[in-house]
Amino acid sequence: MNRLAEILDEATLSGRAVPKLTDMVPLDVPAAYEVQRAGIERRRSRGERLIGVKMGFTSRAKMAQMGVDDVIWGLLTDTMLVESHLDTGGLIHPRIEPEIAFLLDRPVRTPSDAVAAVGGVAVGYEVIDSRYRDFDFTLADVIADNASACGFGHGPWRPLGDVGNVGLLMEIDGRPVASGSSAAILGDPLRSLTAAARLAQAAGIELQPGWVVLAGAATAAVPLPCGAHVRVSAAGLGHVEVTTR
Ligand code: OOG
Ligand code: MG
Repeated sequence: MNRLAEILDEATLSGRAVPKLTDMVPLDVPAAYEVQRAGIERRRSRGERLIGVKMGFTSRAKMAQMGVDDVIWGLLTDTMLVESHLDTGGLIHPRIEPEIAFLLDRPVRTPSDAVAAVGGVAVGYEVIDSRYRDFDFTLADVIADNASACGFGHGPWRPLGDVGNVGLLMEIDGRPVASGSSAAILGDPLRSLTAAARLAQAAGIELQPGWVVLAGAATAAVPLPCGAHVRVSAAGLGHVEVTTR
């Protein structure tokens, strides 16, 4: 597992894509999560800290875009949090997608703890950058690759209200590039939060106060060029912006 994690880690650090792992070795979902964990351990040994989790393929738009059909998760570290600028120079082929983010203010040990542990909700975005050539992967490959996690940002935290049908709009340089509703995320992004708690419990990971949970994109992802200004807004949640260079 460590050798496979190293291949993906080197692709991340060098900004050079690799063929998918399943072209070389058989990999099932449990083994893929072991590769993911080994990759996270490599990041932690470089001093990175866990700050949350991300859910993937929680909307049909994403499943259809990437050709996979199961909900997955990945882990977020502090170096992935983007403030207002992102350098795309070292990335492979970044894409951006609108997300709903939850902030936990209590530990989550079981799925039934999850909703009561939410301290805030925000509009967010995720920058994904598959380490695989042409974003070509199977479910196991993308799990091993920490669900293509690369960067994320969020707007101001708001008290949790009904987020079951929030309109989302993503614009690049003032042009709308994606729009949808939070209802696309498993019917309600809170279901994605509960699913995150379930996956965490199964993995023996306790979600921590201060952690962020990205519920998954409501729309397909779009290519993120250098020198772009991206704005994602959500009805009632304000907006978040990022500039690439
Ligand atoms: C995998 C990441 C999926 C989401 O929000 O559905 C994801 C990918 O699309 O490469 O982050
Ligand atoms: Mg995402």
